[in-house]
Amino acid sequence: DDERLAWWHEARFGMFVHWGVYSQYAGIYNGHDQAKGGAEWVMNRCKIPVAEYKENAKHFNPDNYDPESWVKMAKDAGMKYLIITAKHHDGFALFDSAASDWDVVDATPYGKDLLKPLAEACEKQGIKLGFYYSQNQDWCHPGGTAARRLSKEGWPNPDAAKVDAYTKVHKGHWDPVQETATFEDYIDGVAVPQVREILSNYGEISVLWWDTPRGMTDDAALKLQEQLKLQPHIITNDRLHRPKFPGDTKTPEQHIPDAHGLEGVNWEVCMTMNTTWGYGLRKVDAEWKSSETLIRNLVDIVSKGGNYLLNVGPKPDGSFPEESIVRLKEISEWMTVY
Ligand code: JFZ
Repeated sequence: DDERLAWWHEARFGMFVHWGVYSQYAGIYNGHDQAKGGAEWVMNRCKIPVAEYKENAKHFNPDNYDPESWVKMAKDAGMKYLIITAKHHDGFALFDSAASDWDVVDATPYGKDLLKPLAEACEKQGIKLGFYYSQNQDWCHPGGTAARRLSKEGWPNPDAAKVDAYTKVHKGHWDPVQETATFEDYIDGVAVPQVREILSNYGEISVLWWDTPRGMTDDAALKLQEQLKLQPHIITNDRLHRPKFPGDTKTPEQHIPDAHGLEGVNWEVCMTMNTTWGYGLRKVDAEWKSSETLIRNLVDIVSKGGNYLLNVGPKPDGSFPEESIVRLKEISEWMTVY
């Protein structure tokens, strides 16, 4: 076990990437700023109907996507691994999936697998690759769960009271189509086969990063965990199903534990450079941490024995926001001096 985690402890620093069709909204729906939360939550926060959200994918055409340059920016900044959202809560797959048409190949004009060339670039440049997979929440595939968010945390919806009342009796769902299958149907028909796909078709996968386990069942967790055998050396976080499936690593979010906070556990702080995981154009999304702060965070975390997973939210065209590029460059300059 220690051997399996050796590279991860040595790595110290990784890049998190939140990217998907939500990047097109950038936290703004029908001219209204999404009030709260990361911009990758726009569908849920603004209660966008499933059919309308899927229709919007027909504009997703990231022709400036250059995974070689992504990986180079990460590598130059001293990062040793990269974890990308293979599927976030909106259920959209950045890869070619046989289990669903709600993927980049079938649902967008781009029509090409986004993870294949990224896996190749990582392999070529010696960066470990990991996948984030939202196993539990899935807002587009019937049967997936949806965390309940109220209208006051979303957008000034004229039907706010009605929508909130609906989500209350429909376990957070806001569109009837979301409940046309059972959770088990979704696990067996989408989540399990897709996890099998991402662990089979992209070479060596070093990390599986689960998320938002609330509502998971033992049965679903067991079936998903079973798939990890496809990558015998894989490392997982503790977000598959709590507390029975502790995984390998803990993931404090957006904050750094104090000096003795996490003794005896493998921990990785994930953090945004601004305030959102997915690309955002709201006023709040313009609040960026300085490069100095990011470097101090890295030193602080590493001195305490943790890892730092620093997020980039690419634009819908596939390029990194200028603010992220500048910060990665300043980190790389610091890396070459010290
Ligand atoms: C989750 C996601 O909902 C979010 O969109 C993003 O992907 C982030 C990395 O993970 O959000 C969380 C998950 C866990 C906590 C907070 C936000 N937490 O444990 O405090």
